[in-house]
Order: sequence, then C-alpha cells, then structure tokens
Amino acid sequence: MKKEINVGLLGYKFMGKAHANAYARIPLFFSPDYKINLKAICGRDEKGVAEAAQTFGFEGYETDWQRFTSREDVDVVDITAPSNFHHPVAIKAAENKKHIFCEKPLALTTAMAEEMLAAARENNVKHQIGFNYRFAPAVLLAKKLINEGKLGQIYHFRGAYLQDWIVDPAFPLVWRLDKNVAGSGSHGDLGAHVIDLARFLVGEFSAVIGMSKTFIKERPIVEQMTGLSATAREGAKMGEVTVDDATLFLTQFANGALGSFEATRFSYGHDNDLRFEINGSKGSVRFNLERINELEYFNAEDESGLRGFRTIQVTHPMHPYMDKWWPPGHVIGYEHTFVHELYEFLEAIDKNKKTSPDFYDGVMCCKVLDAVEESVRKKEWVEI
Ligand code: SOE
Repeated sequence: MKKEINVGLLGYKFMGKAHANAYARIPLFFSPDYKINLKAICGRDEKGVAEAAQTFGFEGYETDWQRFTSREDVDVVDITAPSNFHHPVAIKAAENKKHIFCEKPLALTTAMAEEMLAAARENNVKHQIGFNYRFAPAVLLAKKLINEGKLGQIYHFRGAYLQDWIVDPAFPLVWRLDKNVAGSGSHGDLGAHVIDLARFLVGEFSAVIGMSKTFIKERPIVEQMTGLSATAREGAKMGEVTVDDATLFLTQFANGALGSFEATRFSYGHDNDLRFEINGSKGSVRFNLERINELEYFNAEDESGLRGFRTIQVTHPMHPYMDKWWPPGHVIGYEHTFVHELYEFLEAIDKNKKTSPDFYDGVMCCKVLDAVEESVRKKEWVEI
C-alpha cells in the first residue's frame, strides 16, 4: 500500500519550482512507497498559476490563498510565496489543521514568527522551515565532525553569503527590496541562512553588534521578475529601496565562541557564494556552496609537516543522503538540498517524528535578525 500525501503549494516561481521538483524526485530516489498527490498550486495571477499547474503536474489551482488553505483535499500547505504571506497563510493553514512547510525567513518580525509557532503547536500540526543548506551532505558531515568532537572546543565561526545580482543601479525595484514584503534585504534573505547554519553547527547566539548599508537608495519600478532577473520599462518611475543592501555583524555565542557574519548582494564575482569556516581546538572545517560537493577539513593531529586542509568529496554512500543518488563522484547540486529537506518533512508526517529545522528555529533566527537591526539603530551590542 502506497503512503498517500496530498500537497498544496503556494507560489510557483523560483522557490515554487524548487519545491515542485523535490516532490517529483522523492518517490523516484528516496521512497517509492510515497504517492505524493499534487492537489493544488496557488498564486495571484490566474494565467501564470494555471500554466504552472500544468507544467508542474498539479491537479488544480487556486488564486485565493484563503480558499487554498481550507481545501479538504490538502494535508500539507507548502509556503514559497514572498515573506509577507508567510504569517497569514501559516496561521490559517494551522487553524485548518494542515501540516506546514514555510520558506525562510519565517516572518517579517519575531513577534509574527512567534505567533506562527504558537498556531502550529496549538493545532498540533507538523511545521518545518526551509533552511535548505542544512541538508547539503557537506554541511551534515561538518555537523558530524563537530558532534564527534573532531574539532574540539569551537573558537570561531566565520560566515558570509555573497551575491551580486543588484550591483547595477539600473536593476529594478523588485519585491526583495521592499521592507513591507521582504522584511529586510540581504540580512533576512541571505544572512538568515548563515545565522541558521551557525546555530546548527555552533549553538545559540548571546549578543550581536552590526552595521548595515543601502548603497543604492532608489531604483526604477519593476515591470516583471523571474528568479533573480527583472526588467523595468524605459523611463520607468523611480521608487525607494527600503531594505539593507548589505549587513555585517559580530556575535558572541553562548558557548564562548566568536562569530563574524556578512550578507551582501554587492559582491561582484560572487553569484551565490555561501561560505563558512569553523575553527576549533583540534581542527577546522570550511564550506563553500559554489563547491557544494566538497568539505575541507584540517586535522591538527595530522603528522607535522603534512598538515593542511584536505578536500573531502562528499559523494560516497556513507555521506548523508548520497546512497540515494548516484555512484561516488557523480555530483549533486543546489536543487538536491530541497529534495532532502522535503523528504525529511514527509517522513516526519508519516512516522510522527519531530521536524527539524522547525518554526522554533525560524523564531530563533528572527530574534537574531531583529537584534542585529536593533544594534545597527542603537550602534551598540544587543543581547539575545
Ligand atoms: C535570493 O537571494 C536567494 O534565492 C535566496 O532567497 C535563497 O534563500 C538563497 O538560498 C539563494 O538566493
């Protein structure tokens, strides 16, 4: 007997596609016992959402998210729409007893994120947040090395998420540059991933101090956007950028480690460069998303004279999730992180297990994001 699960997906653009792809891959590579019924996809533009329903293989579509979240035939509400939708949709979905998967950042503010967590808990539904990079095999190997004590006591976390798609001042004013829709700029979009990885690998934050900058304050009003590309009409009116272009901050972790963070969309030469390095008393690890199949590891116990970072190809069956994909050396990519996270989410529903990372992790990340913003305003350290 196949295990049936009925999925509803909100959003059909960049993230919507990444999630739809994951649902298609899960039975093929992970669990042939699953029958994932793609019941409905939801979006505001009827033509666009109808086309997406066809292309992604959904049985139907909705243009009204309230109707969408109350559909009887949907068990899971998967939210990939812009951040200002996360809170209202997740609360309604929880009230309607749907399990919820929600993209990051969880909400525009910590207070809203806390309401989402409370609604999910009160209604006893599963909840997970889309911190997909936790599911890269190299990141999971780093976690294993840390848990096994191979790095010893952790001293430093050094993380950065660098992109360059809005350096051109003529790049249009897209929703990601509007505070009311996105909550913040590079900070919440990119920094949120680094903060989550730091929490996952090192532990909780105790205090932060940051600085933030909007380099380009006005941009032409957007005409249309796909993925991270957008166009504006010739002579389009200008509008105000209401979010940060770059945010940098320092952290003290509760366990005594020190951290530094940088999130920017103004780093020419870095398309999607998420990197971190962790230094401990026995060794170090470093990771770079643009080399997703590799983890670099320095072991201070190696023979002196032969010490150095070794590059581990994380593509062998003993590496997390890799037994499900291809033979060693047959590399995987960005989209696989979504397959892994959504597979775990479905497993948690099916086997009634705890989800991870869940809305609590989303709340904790929002707390750090908000504390950094407060510290930027006050120009001082803020405790968490
Ligand atoms: C755009 O900056 C973006 O797609 C983010 O929204 C994602 O969370 C990140 O993984 C890649 O870049």
